[in-house]
Amino acid sequence: MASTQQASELPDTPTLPNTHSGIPTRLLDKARRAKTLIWQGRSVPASQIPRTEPALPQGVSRTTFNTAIVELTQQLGAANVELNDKPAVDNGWYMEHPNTHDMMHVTDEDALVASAAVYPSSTAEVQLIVRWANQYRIPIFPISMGRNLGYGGAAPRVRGSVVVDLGKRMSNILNIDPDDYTCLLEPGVSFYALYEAIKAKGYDHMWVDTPDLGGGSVIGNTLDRGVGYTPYGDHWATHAGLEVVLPTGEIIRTGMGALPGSNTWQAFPYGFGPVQDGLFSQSNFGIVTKMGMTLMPNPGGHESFMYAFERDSDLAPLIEIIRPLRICNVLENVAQVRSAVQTIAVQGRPRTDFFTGSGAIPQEVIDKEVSKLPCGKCAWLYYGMSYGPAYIRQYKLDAIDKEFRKIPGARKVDPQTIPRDNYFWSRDQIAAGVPDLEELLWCNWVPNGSHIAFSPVSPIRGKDAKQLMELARRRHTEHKIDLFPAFCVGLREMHLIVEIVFDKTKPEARKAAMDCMRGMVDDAAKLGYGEYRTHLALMDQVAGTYNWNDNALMKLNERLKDALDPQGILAPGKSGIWPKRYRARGWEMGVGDEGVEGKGVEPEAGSVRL
Ligand code: EUG
Repeated sequence: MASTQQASELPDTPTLPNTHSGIPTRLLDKARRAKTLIWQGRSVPASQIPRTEPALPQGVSRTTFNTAIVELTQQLGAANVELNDKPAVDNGWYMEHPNTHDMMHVTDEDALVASAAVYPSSTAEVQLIVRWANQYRIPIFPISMGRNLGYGGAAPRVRGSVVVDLGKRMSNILNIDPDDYTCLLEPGVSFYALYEAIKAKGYDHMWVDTPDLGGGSVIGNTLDRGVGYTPYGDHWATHAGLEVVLPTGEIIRTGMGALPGSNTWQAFPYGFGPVQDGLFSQSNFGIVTKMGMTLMPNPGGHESFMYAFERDSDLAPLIEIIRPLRICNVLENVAQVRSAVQTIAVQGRPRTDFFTGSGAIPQEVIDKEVSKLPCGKCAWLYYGMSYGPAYIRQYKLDAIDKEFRKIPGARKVDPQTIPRDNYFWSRDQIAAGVPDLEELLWCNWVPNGSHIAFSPVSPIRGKDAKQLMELARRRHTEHKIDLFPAFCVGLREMHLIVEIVFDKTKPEARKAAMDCMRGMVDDAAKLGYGEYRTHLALMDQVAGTYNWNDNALMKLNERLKDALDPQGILAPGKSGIWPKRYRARGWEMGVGDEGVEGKGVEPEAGSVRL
């Protein structure tokens, strides 16, 4: 181990409520363990950028940039404008990550980096920043908390953008309504923070729909159309009302919030007229500064269950069994169907504990290791939960059991036989609305482990599951990468999440991960599958697959971009949407592209009056 800091002397993770992005004290032990394992798995100091000057965005001279920064510093205060001009000494980890780049960079570490980070304290200061960006034509990139790991983290798409870190000083829970089961949030409120606030108020009748990891911003995750594992599941579908700063500085409120003094902003998501909320999801059309969210009623009981399936070929019939049960809500939450290898990896142990050869880990090794776990020898595991009082749960669990056992050898694993430190209990917490910290343990599979997600949407059909698995396996074998698949089953589709785990310090490992991703995206598109979300470096390619009728959708997106953001300052390139000044200059990243930048912007920066 060549880390400069020994794992045994690591400082503790910052906690809530001392830090808006901190860990709840109830999870401090898990954080200590996770952090220690990461430091043990490091082979070199985590970051090697010897920076002395900020990376500037193309088209902005250092003189213009410096003038602009001095002006912004005068307006926001010196503590709230931070230049990225120091050598980066540590990439941190999930709970203590940089806000200037992607700590899990799949490009060169220095490719997708910010020139500065700024910290607004209010919607008015966000307006001020947007107007400043327009005046100097400096690209800005808003983040809520920057924990979009696997999809780019805190990194901007355009090198040298100024990251607007909304969460640091805008982390208030503006309202929790115990009668309507709603809340109103700022960007810096994590799932952890929302959950703890609800508990602190004694509101045990309300649940938060919780994703795999609880450190992310509720607003950020929802705008990216993230997934939770209670019956609510689809975060975007359960939000109600946005406040947005447009790229030219105006503020709007969507839904009922457009009516001054409205009393139903969080109760009815639509208001009157066109529903504009979609403009601000996975887009670069505005900066969301407030969002309403609905909360789930406590169902009055819950019970996790896990089934193990022996053969790889059980996947297709299992998915066929799941579809009708899920659509009619007997299977009530977004369950995960996970592979045995991920269950081995989520113990947090390195791959070399099991296998020291090269190439993908052999099936015999997987079989041997999974046999030692509570699930026993299996190829697939179903993690689900049943909700409600015991007599209601029993009816559903019996129906599920009868159906699942149609697959020969299917086994229900008795929770009472599963040790408390097993990952099963983490899924149990998450599906019961209690945000946890365990999912990223599989990053320790390789030294300096990082991940990037391939996330295609699929029908809930056996033949599709099989086809996607074959496609992913082919590309993983080609690039000698272990395959970590999990199917997250929604109501009428499923998100297959294939996590590629790679050593971010090895250029050849990053290239293999990118080549594998690019291959899978193209293969999937040919078969009719598209991704629900993707990493910054793949946004152009994925957007390019949604090209029906001669790219009609992107043409609309570009018209909207030109109308709403004429100077092209807001998150250029996000979701493949490039402002006019950047177009036809090679900014798009695709197959075979090494660099992330294009050739300049038109016109160059200069002081512009709106
Ligand atoms: C996961 C799930 C996701 C996602 C990224 C990761 C979980 C991995 C359902 O969405 O986008 C095990």
